Amino acid sequence: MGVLNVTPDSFSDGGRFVDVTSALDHAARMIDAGADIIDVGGESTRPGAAPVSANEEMHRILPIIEALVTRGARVSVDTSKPEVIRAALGVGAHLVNDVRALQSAGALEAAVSGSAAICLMHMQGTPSTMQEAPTYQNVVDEVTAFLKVRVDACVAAGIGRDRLIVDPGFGFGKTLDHNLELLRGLPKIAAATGLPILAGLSRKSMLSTLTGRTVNERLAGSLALAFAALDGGARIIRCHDVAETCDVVKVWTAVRGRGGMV
Ligand code: PT1
Repeated sequence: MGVLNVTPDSFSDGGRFVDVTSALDHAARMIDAGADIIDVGGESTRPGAAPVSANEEMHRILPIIEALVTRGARVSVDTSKPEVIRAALGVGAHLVNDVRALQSAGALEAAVSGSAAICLMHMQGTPSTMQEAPTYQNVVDEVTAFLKVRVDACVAAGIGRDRLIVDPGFGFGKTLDHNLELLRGLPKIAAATGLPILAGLSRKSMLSTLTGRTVNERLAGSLALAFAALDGGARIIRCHDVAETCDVVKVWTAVRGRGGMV
């Protein structure tokens, strides 16, 4: 999954892909590099990010989603707002990637109709304050329990399990130790939910703590985390550096003896 930020304030591609043409060029490059899914986001959810109105979010992302769908790309919409979910599905988005796991008022209802896949992510707190004091008794058990509750809510609302993906939400209200525990706990999360896992680790600040690197120097660290996530059972890797991450997927697949890309 290649990240397409359409946010002037976004955490690592800030301000570079604000117009439709350059966003579509960037998406085309990620698809050429091997991305199966383009994740289009109009509101940054990185730590400390400010909220955006639904109208502003739609203005940023709908023309891009529509153009990508028309060109045959598989498109994910990174949003939590019911209006945005409805509009994105209306122009053909294939996946709703919600860091708030469809907990916003009306979001679940907006996502039910149709057949789009849904990624349910765990977050403690909200993006503006989530890194202030993340606290867990047992992060793997608590994240797993949360995801199971959200899966059950989706199924009860009429979303088939075959449409669901879960994500532990690396960096969303987690310390470095929490993130590492979750990485080691991925097999447990996969077993407990029985669902595909999406992992978003690319360029995140846990790599600052681990390697001392700035956001644009975190490629090697991101690739190591991608390999670790695949080993733990992740089946979708959300990343910025698509060509390099696809190489990791190929190498991981060969090393673990499954032969060829899955
Ligand atoms: C993610 C994700 C996402 N991450 C899904 N969607 C972001 N499903 C946006 C940092 O610590 O992991 N899964 N959408 C980006 N969010 C962050 C969070 C970016 C933390 C940076 C950090 O640096």
